[in-house]
Amino acid sequence: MRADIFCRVVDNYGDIGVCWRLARRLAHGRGWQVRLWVDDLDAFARIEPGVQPALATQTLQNIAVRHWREPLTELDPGDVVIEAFACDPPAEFIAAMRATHPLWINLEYLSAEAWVESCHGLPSQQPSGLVKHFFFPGFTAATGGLIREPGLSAARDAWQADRPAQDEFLRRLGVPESVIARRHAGARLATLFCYPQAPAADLARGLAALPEGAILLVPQGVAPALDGVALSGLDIVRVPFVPQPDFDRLLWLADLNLVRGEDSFVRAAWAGRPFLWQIYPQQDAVHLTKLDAWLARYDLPAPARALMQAWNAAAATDVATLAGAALADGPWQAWENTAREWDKAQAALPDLGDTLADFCTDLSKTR
Ligand code: TRH
Repeated sequence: MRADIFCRVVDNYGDIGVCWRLARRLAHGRGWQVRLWVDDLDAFARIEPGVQPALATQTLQNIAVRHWREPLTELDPGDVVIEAFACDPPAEFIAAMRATHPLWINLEYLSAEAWVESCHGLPSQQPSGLVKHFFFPGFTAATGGLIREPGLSAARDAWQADRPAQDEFLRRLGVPESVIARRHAGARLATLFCYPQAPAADLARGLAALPEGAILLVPQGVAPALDGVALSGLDIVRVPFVPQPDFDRLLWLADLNLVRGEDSFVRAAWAGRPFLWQIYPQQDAVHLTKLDAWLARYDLPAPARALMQAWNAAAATDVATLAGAALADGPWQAWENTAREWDKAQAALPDLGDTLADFCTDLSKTR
């Protein structure tokens, strides 16, 4: 199959984060010939340093990357055209699609809401005469699933068992030797990737109060309010933005991950360790409905649930106290257990790369 993937970077890194994973999954896992159109190569370069933002055309890891600038000059649609998050391919490309009739897929945002199952895979007649199919990621077998590369569990388990490799990795990120030593002495390691409104300083206080102390790794530019925070019991260490595979390894080695949006949320789940998810904020608090829909599927112990809700609340809550309760021995072990079980259950489902590829193959047979 030849596939075009269209990615418009609305904000942040989730749009390109998901598209880049999908491109690799289809190219490397299914042998598809993938051309990825991205309108913001600077954002792309932050998560994949091999990208040269000045180039209109480049090939990376066997994937053709194009700077999406209109009018497009390559008007030869592949067998499949995937638009991420309803971003609409440009009009001249759609005109070219009318001549070749590729499969047209809209890869939707992730949600745990029940209606997703009934909308997954539905066709939609377009004014152009073409048919677009909705493809929904999700957490059940009746959805398109989530991207999870084959061999992920084994690679993660090996990494989590390899303390010397983790130490070396942390050194490369600039984590001081004294902090690595504190980790060996039992301090809990957390990572923080959140939106600006997250009560990060409160959470830092909760971590600092842990009897064994804690370490918080924060990517440059995230939670700037933490720059003025100094707490005995907590080492706050700024780390650089890293390429996606290293980001995954960072999540795998931490005891607790604070993640956000869509892609880092899923990847934290794949760590099989406790995490706090800050959902992407939407108008009229629609996102809180989505958070509840996911919480209904994720069997969290009550203290962790209360912390997750407070972490996403608009109004101030005592996050430091809630963190202390959720991270105390008993609730923490229950939380770890939930994270492990959820990962195991999700690993048994087909991944989104395969479900999407199979969906397209089946659809092409009916035409
Ligand atoms: O950056 P985000 O807030 O992206 C958001 C969400 O996807 C949201 O749902 C969407 O509506 C909005 O974008 C437009 O969070 P997310 O989804 O976790 O994406 C971050 C990506 O950045 C993810 O692919 C991981 C990657 N990343 C790295 O590769 N290296 C890093 O060092 C860090 C911190 C992140």
